[in-house]
Amino acid sequence: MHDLLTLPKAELHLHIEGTLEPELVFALARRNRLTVPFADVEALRTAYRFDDLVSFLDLYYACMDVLRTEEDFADLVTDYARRAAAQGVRHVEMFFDPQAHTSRGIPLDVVMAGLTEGIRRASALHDLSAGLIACFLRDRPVEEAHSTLDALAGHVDSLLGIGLDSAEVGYPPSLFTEVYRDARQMGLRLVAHAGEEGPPSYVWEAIDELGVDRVDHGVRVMEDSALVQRLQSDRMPLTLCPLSNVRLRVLPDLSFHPMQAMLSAGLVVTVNSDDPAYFGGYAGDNFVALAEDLPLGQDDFVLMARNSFDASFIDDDRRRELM
Ligand code: ES4
Ligand code: ZN
Repeated sequence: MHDLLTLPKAELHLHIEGTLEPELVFALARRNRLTVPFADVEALRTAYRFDDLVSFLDLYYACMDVLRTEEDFADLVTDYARRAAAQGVRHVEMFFDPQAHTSRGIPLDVVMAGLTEGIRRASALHDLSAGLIACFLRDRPVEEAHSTLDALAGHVDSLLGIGLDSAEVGYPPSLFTEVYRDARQMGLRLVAHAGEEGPPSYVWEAIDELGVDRVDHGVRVMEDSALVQRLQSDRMPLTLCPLSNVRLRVLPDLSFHPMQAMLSAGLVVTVNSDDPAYFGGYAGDNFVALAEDLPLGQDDFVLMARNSFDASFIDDDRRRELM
């Protein structure tokens, strides 16, 4: 087995709903007496091919309709945890999309109870710690983000922080400045997707207006040298997702990935899987794919794995255990 596959690492950019493998879609559909608009697992897996972020999101939101009960969310986490632990993931900060569930009638309490029960089971079964980051859907009304944050206030002890995801272009971070200000006052950590399909100006807004602790993606930051300078001097972590960028056609193939230039510029880069069920690989697979397609050395991968622990919101006791 490739040692990069099992190198101990933290995963900081992982949408738990994006770990829904076709087999689990069908199993949960059967359990909840729902029909899936695909003939079988193979037909659904074949549909996991995308032209861009929005074409992926259409299928991502459709598939998660099978998630109905607390047990479904707990099973989603325990399935992911088994795969992640086998690829060296020792700590994970998982995103979830509250509005994608509440908007189809699943109460936030059900989602939270299921995810936290899944985390409890996962940490009992594996050497894996986990936390939750609630993301706002940036392509829905800002008002809804405010009311979602109000609802999350009742669960603040179960959350590490908040994030911002879904369709990026046309929905700049600055729309959410007040939501982020309120979340900061609740003691939550702040992250946001920026610079995936959107321009470097969205990354500037995420750091200057939202005050994020990490930038999710940021694969486009190399287009703006002043931004690179700023990220470097702030030691601002970036959570890159190489296989995602290829599957969503942000890059023609992995040989175009700017990882080497980012490392040379002294950026705090990490390697993550984003939506591993949809993008062809878990955290370790992303390390291996980079090693196959870019002239990076073992030292680079060890640094990126260390960055992942440094950039995490892990508590001090667990950090001492892992580092
Ligand atoms: C996502 Cl790859 C990506 N980008 C933005 N939002 C998302 N939600 C789930 N995966
Ligand atoms: Zn993402």
